[in-house]
Amino acid sequence: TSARTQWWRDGHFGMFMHFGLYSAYRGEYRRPDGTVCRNAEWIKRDCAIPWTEYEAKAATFNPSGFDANAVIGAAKAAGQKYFVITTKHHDGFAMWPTKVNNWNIYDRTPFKRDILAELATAARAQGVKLGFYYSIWDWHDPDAQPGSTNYAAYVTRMKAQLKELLTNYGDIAELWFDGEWEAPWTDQEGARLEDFVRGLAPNTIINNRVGSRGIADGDFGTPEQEVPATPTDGQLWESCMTINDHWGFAAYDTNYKSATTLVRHLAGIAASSGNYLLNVGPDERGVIPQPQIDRLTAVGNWLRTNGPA
Ligand code: FUL
Repeated sequence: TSARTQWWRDGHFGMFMHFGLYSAYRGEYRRPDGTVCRNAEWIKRDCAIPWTEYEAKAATFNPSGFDANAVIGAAKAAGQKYFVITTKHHDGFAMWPTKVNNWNIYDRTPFKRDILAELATAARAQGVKLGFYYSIWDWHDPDAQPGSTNYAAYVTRMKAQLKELLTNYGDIAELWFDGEWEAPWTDQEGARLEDFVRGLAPNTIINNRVGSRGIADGDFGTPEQEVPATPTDGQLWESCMTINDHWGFAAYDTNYKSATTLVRHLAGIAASSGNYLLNVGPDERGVIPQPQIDRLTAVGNWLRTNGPA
């Protein structure tokens, strides 16, 4: 509860976006034996896709329909004050032209654009704040694996990537860490990483998935897929939720929450002084599916009629 977090506490509502190489699978992987495995952003691991195949998929990934102005416009029309995108999920694939390694959307795909730069420009123009999700857990970097004898080298690369994210795209309003529960990551590493981020970006609001609570727990708690019954012990919190049943794009998943349900969630969360981070999952072209847009529009219309001011 400081001036630093005021906009965030007042805003209550943000857009989460899960977009990565996994989106190219549209939620389905056809195994060599012809059977189909369904998943979304965990498809590489849960469907046991060999790295050679997953890497080959990158060479075909070309989300040329991605339109940062339309994305930020959709968030704004929904009444969302900030936007948080997966810059690197557990598959380790960087969605910006990082200089730290070549496992990224610039070096591995025909898509020669920097969507983070495009989003930063659009967000600034439309008055929406920009935040980044970043997974500490990384399935791809050889030095990040369990039993690694050179984990420090991975941590150094991770810090170099975070420095790119925090210094090349203007002010970053929120940093959403994830995957901190996996060894070899430790609470002590988490405390050091939080200090590192604060040193680079003192105003950035950080979630608690950087280390375990008590040692390093950032600025806010992260209940997932729920409207918490009892608000946490005075700590700020933000409940993240899918708009259907998956975070990343899954073409078969049409189990959308109704606009009424979304409004109830938002009202319930805001009434308990929490924030609602509602997820969208663009398809393999980089386009947010129309049923998701329709629901965001309906929530925005409700807010304009019934919301504060
Ligand atoms: C979880 C991740 O494992 C999911 O894939 C998703 O990103 C969710 C928001 O956080 O920990």
